Amino acid sequence: MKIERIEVRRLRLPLRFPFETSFGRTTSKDFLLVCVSADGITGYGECVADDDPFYLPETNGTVLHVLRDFLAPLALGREIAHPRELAPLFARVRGHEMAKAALEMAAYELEARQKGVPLYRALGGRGGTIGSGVSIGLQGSVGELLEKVEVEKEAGYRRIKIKIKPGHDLELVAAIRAVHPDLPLMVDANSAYALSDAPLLRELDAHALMMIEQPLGWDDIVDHAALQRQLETSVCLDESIHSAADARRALDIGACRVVNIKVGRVGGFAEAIAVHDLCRARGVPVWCGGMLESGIGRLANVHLQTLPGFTLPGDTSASARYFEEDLIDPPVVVLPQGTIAVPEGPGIGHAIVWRRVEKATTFQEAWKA
Ligand code: OSB
Ligand code: MG
Repeated sequence: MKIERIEVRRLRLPLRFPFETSFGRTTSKDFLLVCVSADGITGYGECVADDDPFYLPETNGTVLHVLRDFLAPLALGREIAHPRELAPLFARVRGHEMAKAALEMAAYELEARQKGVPLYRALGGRGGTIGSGVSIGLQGSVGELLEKVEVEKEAGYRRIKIKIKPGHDLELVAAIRAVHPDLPLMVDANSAYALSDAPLLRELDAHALMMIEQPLGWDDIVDHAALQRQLETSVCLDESIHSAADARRALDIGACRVVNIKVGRVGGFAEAIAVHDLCRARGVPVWCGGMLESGIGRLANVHLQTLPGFTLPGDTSASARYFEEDLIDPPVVVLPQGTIAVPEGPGIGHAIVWRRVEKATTFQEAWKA
């Protein structure tokens, strides 16, 4: 394929409910949609950056800058045999994984559309269904949290993750466990604790959690290794894994026993597959994280999770939990047995509703070869 045109749109979708984590509270999903065209066909990639740098350093502003000034010029007008050739081209640009991923994901989606196959084929996955899990944000009270857990359990989700932060941790887990002793349950701290909190985090061991996600520093693996040595509960890393090399180092020093893979955080599908392959070879389970994506990014995550190492349910839940109207039709739905059907149509496999994309677009810019 020869990439002839790249368009970036900034979109705003209101969230049905605010989503709160230890690093902040968000009421709308503000993101960039990258559209890559070659040979008369266009592919789509959703960027996972936010307006602010509170989860990781990139923002929608830095992504737009890096795409416009560095990545688009490297990709435009170049003949590539496969989208996997983009990551090596982009390697000279250090960091900026979310920017790289959005463009590379769009190229993979384009590749699948060109071949007339579902995205999972371009990724080396399979058709069928995937198991679905859900992430519940911090709530106003323990009672509200228990209500949410009940609703999601009834909806069929195969595991429930709750957000925790200092002062809102043990009490939440104990309250859930009192009512749901066998629920597949895990917690995500989004880097809200320090190694000195190890005695407190050790109390979580009594509650048979599947894992604790990213308790310590976003850019740390050494303290996570020290913590993992003191915990029975498995540590899962999210924020601090940006590549297969990061995953290798984290596993080598025992910083985690599970890895959360987010395509945007590791710089694209090719690197996500490399993280998957490394973990699989070492017998380390992986699961696919989420970033409150619209249907476009949500479906990309569905396709990725058909790779065999995704043995744990991820954070890909139903569109309707987040959006009144998703950008895709049909939306992503979760079946009563807690699964999502993998689409069989070309690319992401569900139609993009352009009327809704136009309505949500606040800015757009395009570059040509
Ligand atoms: O840490 O996994 C995270 C949302 C935004 C930023 C970071 C995270 C999350 C989630 C939500 O946990 C996952 C989802 O439902 O998309
Ligand atoms: Mg996380």
